[in-house]
Amino acid sequence: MTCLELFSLVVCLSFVNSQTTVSGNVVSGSDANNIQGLKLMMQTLQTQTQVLQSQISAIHSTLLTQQTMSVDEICKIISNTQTNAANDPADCVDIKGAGHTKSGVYTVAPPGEARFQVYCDMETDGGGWLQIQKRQDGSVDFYKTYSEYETGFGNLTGEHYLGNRNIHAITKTGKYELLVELEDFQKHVKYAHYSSFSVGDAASDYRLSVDGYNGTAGDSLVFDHNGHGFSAHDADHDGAGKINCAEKHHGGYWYSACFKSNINGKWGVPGEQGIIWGSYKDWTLYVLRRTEMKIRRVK
Ligand SMILES: [Ca+2]
Repeated sequence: MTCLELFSLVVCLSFVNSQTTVSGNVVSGSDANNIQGLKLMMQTLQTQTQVLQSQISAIHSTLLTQQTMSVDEICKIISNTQTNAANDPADCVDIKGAGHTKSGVYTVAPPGEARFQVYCDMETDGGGWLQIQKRQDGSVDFYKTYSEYETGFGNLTGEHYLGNRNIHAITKTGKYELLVELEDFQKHVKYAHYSSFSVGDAASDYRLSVDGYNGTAGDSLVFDHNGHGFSAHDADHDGAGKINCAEKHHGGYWYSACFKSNINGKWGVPGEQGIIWGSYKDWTLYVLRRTEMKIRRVK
């Protein structure tokens, strides 16, 4: 019996059942027997309906599992096809070396890693810079989870964070320098340059290793942040005991107890949740408009 036939029969018997309820006192003995028989049939059918519902539910559950497996399989296939080829550029230095002179979005693949897209700055100080962080207008919310900071977010041509996994994948392959550009709301630009920069693997909580400062903005990164793991509001790896620095200061960063710089904080707000580079202006909570972190392989 199909579901449609079963449904029709149930409706029919429900009708009969309602009729006997209304006129039950005036039916004959044989009619009463027939009605009793029909009621028994109805009970049987109701039981069968429940069985069918259970079976439909089980089939639905199986289909959902198969759908998940299919997506996983597709992801694996995509990942395999994206594994880098020997000639892929590892970073923006390679892209520059291949003759590209315009700043923009390019595809890179560090040795042994899958391909991903980055923004290359081909103008500043000879070019070849690979951008890992940018703030400029508050268009992207940086109050993200640890997982989001791991994979990256935002728009490569605007505000974004490249992601700790990819920053690690790039910086583990060689020596990288770091340039931090900082601009306030009066359009004064300062910078902090570091001769070495790397981020550790996931097991180290993407620990920050940075050294060799020079520049005009002062050092607010080696000081207090070097050697710390990365924290987000849902992953407290800071050096502040029970305080959750990422939550308190509305960002994701290599917090100590808690910060000298907070450039992943909340854009456009004053105070200790804002975008701060402490040494920019006499260790005050002076709020900045634009920040950019970019790395370049050192020859
Ligand atoms: Ca803490």
